[in-house]
Order: sequence, then structure tokens, then C-alpha cells
Amino acid sequence: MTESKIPSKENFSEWYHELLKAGEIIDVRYPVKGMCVWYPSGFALRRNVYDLIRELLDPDHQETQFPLLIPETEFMKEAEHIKGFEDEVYWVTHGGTSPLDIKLALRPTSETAIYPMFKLWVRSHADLPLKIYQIVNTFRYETKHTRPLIRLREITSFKEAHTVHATWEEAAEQVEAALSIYAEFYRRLAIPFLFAKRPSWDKFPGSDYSIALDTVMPDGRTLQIGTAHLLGTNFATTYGITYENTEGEQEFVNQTCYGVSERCIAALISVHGDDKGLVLPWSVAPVQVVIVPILFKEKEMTLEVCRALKERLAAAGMRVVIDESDERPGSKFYKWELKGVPIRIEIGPRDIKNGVAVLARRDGKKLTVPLDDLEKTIQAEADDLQEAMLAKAQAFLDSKVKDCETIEEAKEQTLAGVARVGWCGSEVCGHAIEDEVGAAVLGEPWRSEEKRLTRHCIVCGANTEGCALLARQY
Ligand code: 5CA
Ligand code: ZN
Repeated sequence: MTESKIPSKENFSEWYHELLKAGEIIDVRYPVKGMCVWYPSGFALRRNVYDLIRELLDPDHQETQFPLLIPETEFMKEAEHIKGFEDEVYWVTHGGTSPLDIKLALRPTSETAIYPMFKLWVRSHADLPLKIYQIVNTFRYETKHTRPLIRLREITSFKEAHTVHATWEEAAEQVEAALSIYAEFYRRLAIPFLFAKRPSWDKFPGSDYSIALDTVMPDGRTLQIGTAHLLGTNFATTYGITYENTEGEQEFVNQTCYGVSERCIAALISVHGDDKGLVLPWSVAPVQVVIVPILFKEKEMTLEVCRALKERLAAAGMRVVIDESDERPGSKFYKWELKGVPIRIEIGPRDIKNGVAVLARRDGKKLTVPLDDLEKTIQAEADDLQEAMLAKAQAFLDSKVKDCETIEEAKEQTLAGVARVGWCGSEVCGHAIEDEVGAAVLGEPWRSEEKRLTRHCIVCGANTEGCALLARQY
């Protein structure tokens, strides 16, 4: 049996890179920094994950697609937005050998591509709300260390939603609806996270406020895996997006946008994987069940039973393969574990005589089950496995968040995970916390009912109910 070359998950960075390669998710050898290639099997996983996003958005949003290139004249309209992105934009300056009259930006995100069109699309209150999304590639000339799936210069799988409403309150409600959709999305991926309202100095450029979802990676650093932004009328005033209200007056619309990228797949791999390889949730695994025939005698009979079983499981809607290769069972087990397949069925001649099979879950649980009603048994184990994965991941996240009373404590805690400290909410104290602790303020917990122990700002000592989550971030 081949021995695992995968480094221990304790060495998270090495482990992560090896898993992307051995698990055939991403090939990082493409000769442009920050741009990677999806292996076909990685892309199959990506497709299932993005099908899930579509399933959650489609009931209340329409999918669309806008151009990649944005004229400089549109891009340069919104002052704050430009300031936030100008160092990250790639520019197209030539068509062939001729310089362009108007430079074209490769979208780093699509507000400035979409909103000039919204100005044309929105006429009256009857056109509202308008809710669209697209799944496209975007380009950001990131200057921080790039990492596959995590910090890319070509984000290949940028899902961005953009909505338009009559009032600020309706837009704020849409932000909450978006957060609920993302919560459900990550629940189905069994990935726990924290909601935080980003501090004013870290909100999306051009927004009133930003709410982020952060998960905790194995090394204790956090990864922002989604954001929802309340844009208010900021872009509407710049792009002149108005609607005629019921009194016949023109009013500026209120907007939101929210996005996730392939970071969701980075989180999926990092949160669930182990020293044997990928561990994929049943909900998105490209192969949900692998059947491994145990072939030493009565080979044909065993194979026939396995093939018939495969048909049965496929008919029940499962993504199932049968490994008929000549490798020894041990090698096959190793191979499919590396790929993260949630459930393995082993069947040999003796099992067939007894009317049973061995069911092995990717989390190590193994049981002998009757062949009758195997569809039901597998589905029940799959549901249980999905729940067990979420519970385990949630317990890990919970263990990584701690209340801290002093800067010293917070310093130590942010080396291991997330610190929660009292914060009066002022920018001055926020910056002082970041400087003294050496970690980022993720923001105030959002939608969190948990009560804190301390009731005063860790910097100025003022009495406060407010608090901040601190972490070292990816
Ligand atoms: N227009 C808004 C909402 S779509 C926007 O661009 N928001 S964002 O800047 O926060 O990006 C949305 C999400 O994309 C982030 O929460 C983060 O999870 C992901 N993301 C941002 N930059 C990168 C990058 N360089 N590589 C991979 N993912 C990224
Ligand atoms: Zn303070």
C-alpha cells in the first residue's frame, strides 16, 4: 500500500498546498502569479458548490452577466470606491498596437460595470426591488502574499449579487436576507463561521457598512469567506440611479451587494480535511459513494453484484462509482480517502452470501449493514456524517474564540485564534487595539446573542456593552 506523502495538518500551510495537489483541486504551476488552474476533479467540486449557491439564490434573484471590461470614465466616478481599488486594478491600454482613447479596467468587482446599466433599467417604483447576481472572474492586483483559492489575482469564481430598493430600511433588510442565505450555504457545507460588522476603516469602499463572515482556519487565523454591504444611496447619487415614487417624484435608490469567492472551497478543504486527505461533505462531494469489490475468488459474481448495486444507488440519486481497477483493496481505500469520498462500500463473496456489506465513513466509523434497503442506510449514515462534520468543526471554532481582559491576554490568544475584547467603538481605541495586539479588528459580533464577561473598553476603560473580535487574518 502506498504511504501517504501528505504532511500533518499541524503544518497547515504545507498540508494545504499538498492537498490541493494530491487531491487534484488546483494546479498552481500556471506561469502568472496569483492565477491558478482548476483540475477537472477540482472543477467538479466547484460546480457542485456553485450549484448550491444558485439553488439558494435563484428563488429570489435573477442570474445575469456583465462585461469584464469597464471604461475608465465609469470606473473613476465613485471617489471612495476608486480610492479602495485603484492600486489593485489591471488596465487594458491597447487594442493591438493602438493606444485606446479610453483605458479599460478589468473588473475588480462589478459595481461600476453594473450601475450605469441600473440607471437605464430602473424607472419607477414598479421596477423595484431589483435583485441580480453573476458568477464571473474578477481581477485584483493583490500586493499581499498570494495563495491558491485564498488570495488570487484572478478570482475565477466570484459570485456577486447586486440589489436595488426604494428605501434604506429595505436595503438593510436585504443585507440580512443575504446573510441568512450565506448562513444556509455554509451550514450545508458544514463550515461554521462568525458574523462581524467590519470597523469603519475596513468596510467596503463606497458602503455605509459591511458585514463579513469569518471562519477559523486550522492554524487559528481567520478567513473572510463572504461579505454583504449596505451601499445606501452612495452609488445611486454618483451614477444617477433614481426611481419615480408613488407621488411622481424622483428619488435615489438604495442598494446592496454581497459576494463570495472560491475561498468557500479553501475553507471547505481546510476545515474538514485531515492527515489522510480531503474530507468532502456529502452535499457537494463529486463522488458520494465508492464501491470497492473485494476480489479474491468468485470475481465475476462479486463484480456483478457490485455493478447492480451501483445502478440501484445511482437510481436513488447518489453520485456513485465502482473501483474495478487491479489495485489491492488497501490502495483503493487510500486513494478514495485522499479524494474525500464520504462513504465507501466494501463487498466480497462472503458478504454477498450473508446479504451484507461493509460501510466505511470518511470519519472512520465502520459498520456491517444489510444489502436490503442499502439506499436508506447509506442516506441515514450520510446525513449523520454531515451533522458530525458540522459539530466537530463547530466545536473547533468555539474552542478558538476566547474573552480577553488585557492587551497581553489578547496578544497571546490571537496567536491561537480569535480574541473577544471590550471596545467602546471609537476609531482611536480600535487602531490602538490593532497596534498593541498585533491583530486585526474583525469588528463587532453581528447577530450574536452571547454575553461577554467584561463591560469596559480594553484601551480607554470606558464602560461599554460593545466588543470587538480580534484575529490574525488570511
Ligand atoms: N462588490 C462586493 C460584494 S460582491 C465585493 O467586492 N466585496 S469583497 O471585496 O468583500 O469581495 C467579496 C468576497 O470575495 C470577500 O468576502 C472574499 O471572501 C472574496 N475575495 C476578496 N478578494 C479575494 C481574492 N483576492 N482572492 C479570493 N477571494 C477574494
Ligand atoms: Zn475605548
